[in-house]
Amino acid sequence: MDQFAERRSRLLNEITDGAIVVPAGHLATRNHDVEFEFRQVSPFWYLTGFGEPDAIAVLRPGSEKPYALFVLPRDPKLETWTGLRTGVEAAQEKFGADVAFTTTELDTELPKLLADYEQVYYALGTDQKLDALLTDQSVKRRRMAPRGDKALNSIVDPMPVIDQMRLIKSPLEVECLQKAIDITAAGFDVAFKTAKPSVFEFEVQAEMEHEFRGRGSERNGYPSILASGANSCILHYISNRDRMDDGSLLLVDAGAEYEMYSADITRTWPVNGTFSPEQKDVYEVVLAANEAGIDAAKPGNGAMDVHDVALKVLTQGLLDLGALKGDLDALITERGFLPYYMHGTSHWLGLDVHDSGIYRTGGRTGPSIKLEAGMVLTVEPGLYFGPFAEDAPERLKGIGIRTEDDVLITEDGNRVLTSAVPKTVSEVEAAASVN
Ligand SMILES: [Mn+2]
Repeated sequence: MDQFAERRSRLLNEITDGAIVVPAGHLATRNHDVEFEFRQVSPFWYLTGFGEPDAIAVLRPGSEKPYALFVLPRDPKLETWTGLRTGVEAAQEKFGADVAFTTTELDTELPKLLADYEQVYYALGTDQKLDALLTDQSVKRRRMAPRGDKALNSIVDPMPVIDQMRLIKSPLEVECLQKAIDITAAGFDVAFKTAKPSVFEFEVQAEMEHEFRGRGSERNGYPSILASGANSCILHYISNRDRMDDGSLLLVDAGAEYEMYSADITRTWPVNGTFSPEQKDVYEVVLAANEAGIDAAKPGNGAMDVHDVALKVLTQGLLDLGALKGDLDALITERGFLPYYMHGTSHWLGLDVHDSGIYRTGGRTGPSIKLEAGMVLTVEPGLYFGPFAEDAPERLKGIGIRTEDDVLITEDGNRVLTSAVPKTVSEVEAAASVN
């Protein structure tokens, strides 16, 4: 719990001119009285370590009791059906709240907690009940301001501050990420062995995720992508329902979650254990782009440098493969690579697979932010000769390859957290060889 308390006090040092209100997530109905599996939203988790839905954290700078937590009330009848709740006593004892209320007291207690603050930091639009309550408060307090109440002058988004905190990972967070990655790597070992011609994609998924669970991962960080053949050209193919053909590639993009932190790894390999010459040609280009991107991931470089470096290798590769014609620099500035490479090369990684944090300042074309020790990002170039790339050379059609690693920026460079997963042509073929 210490890490959560430390983050709250850091946030209270950053935001001193208003109360901060951060809501938990809510259950989503799947059908009738059945809900989707609940996973706490990350900003709330980051500050509280509290995993139940509908809770609300209130942080009040300058207060004697700065941390208030609203939690679902104890309810034996409901808890019999849906599980035990923490309740207000344990919210204080176990979760460090200075004061705790039930969510049924929100309408009466939240206005009191906020009464002394002219600003409230809350991300409008994230919680319908809070949207209504806070805008209602601002109306009421404006009305009563002439009689001496403090007006609620503004509702400001706290997320940029929280996102910035989340961007730099503590050693403990890196440990959790490494553990999630190690579990995922073990799952990939199983996937390499399970994938064979005529096996279904979802069968490989089941074996891989069985390994995740067996090693202590509660859930995945995102839906696993197991895309064989031309499915590999669909970036977020998650139906995973096809049978794998002899001679086809399998692209697996998966990440186990551990202590709420997600891995994000992609490897592509031949289902029968041997690349065809054209598959290997494309693979080598993507691998070179991945390695160039990783080399560029170091302090002082911009986050977008990783993309620019990888993109250059990919575009040169597309020229070499005969998929593009023309001048390298012109193809990059005019985005001629788009039919074959339509996504970015990196994103932040942490509690969320696409973790919070900005990539640029000053607009869409503004400068990239500088990489710093403690940031974790993916490096995931790919090439896709999919159904909509009609001008692709015939021999490359249906090939989709992505190679994705997770990289921690260190003081003097980087550490590839995913280095245990086979990656070169020979490593991948050895891992995948049918036995
Ligand atoms: Mn990714």
